[in-house]
Amino acid sequence: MAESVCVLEKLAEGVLCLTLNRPDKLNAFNEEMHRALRSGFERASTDSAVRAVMLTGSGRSFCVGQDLGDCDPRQGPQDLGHTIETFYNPLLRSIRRLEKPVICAVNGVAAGAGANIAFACDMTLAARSARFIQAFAKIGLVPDSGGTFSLPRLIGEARAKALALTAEPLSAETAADWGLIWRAVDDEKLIDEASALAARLAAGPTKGFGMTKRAIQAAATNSFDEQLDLERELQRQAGRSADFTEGVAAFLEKRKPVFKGQ
Ligand code: LHQ
Repeated sequence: MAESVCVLEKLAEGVLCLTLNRPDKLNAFNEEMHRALRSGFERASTDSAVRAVMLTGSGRSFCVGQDLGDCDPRQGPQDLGHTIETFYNPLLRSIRRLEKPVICAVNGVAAGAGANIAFACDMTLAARSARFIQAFAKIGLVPDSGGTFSLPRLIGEARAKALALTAEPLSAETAADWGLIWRAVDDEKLIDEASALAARLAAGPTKGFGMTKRAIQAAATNSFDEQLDLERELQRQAGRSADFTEGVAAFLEKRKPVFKGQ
């Protein structure tokens, strides 16, 4: 693992594990952490050895969003739109656009942008003791990091508005019951379960996974007919992949497939 940076990076078994690492600030984002995370996602998109990403946090929290010490309005007017345009929106786009699975392991608190980053990942697991807080309401802000997109789509308007207006903590189990995350797991099993899931996905047909992710995300804005057309195009491409040849060969030869992600 790289030392003394705000984001620890480790590549093993095709999984690039990115660990937010400002534990004394509950992994609140400052510029350095943003830049380090950006560089991790750039590596994930360009390095063919990376076939899945796992995102987690060190210490007792996943991430509590923006470091409020860095945008103190008492120091003068703040252009939060600039911060969002420069850092948060590119991060959210890189998570959604990466054509590889992004697994999030939420330990402890996920607040503000931290919660919505977790909801933007492809599969999110949370420790049973974790809680999700739309903290924006407590400081006069609006949910960002895609929260106003993901919350109503994942849990409906009534629950989305209630969470965003009250900033009440949501338990991991309720988040899983409501469909905000994939699963709540015992605290001590979080990292093992998330790592095993990430390694399993990293050994899968990466191209097919990437297109699957793209298709499911496109459904949020496509019509039914547009979606059928998209499925046809993506299936055409998947049908020409080496992993499709391997998958069918393995099935017919009654053996386990060995996917190369091509
Ligand atoms: C923090 C923070 C924090 C700095 C805890 N910053 N230090 C985007 C673009 C531009 C600007 C604005 O925002 C955004 C998006 C956003 O994410 S806005 C939402 C920002 N997040 C919050 O409002 C959450 C603020 N934190 C809290 O409400 C609590 O800390 C929670 C409920 C998360 C955890 O409570 P506790 O477990 O009781 O821990 P604590 O409050 O004692 O925090 C521990 C330390 O972490 C403490 O520092 P200290 O030096 O006193 O030990 C906090 O000051 C620090 N910390 N969140 N966002």
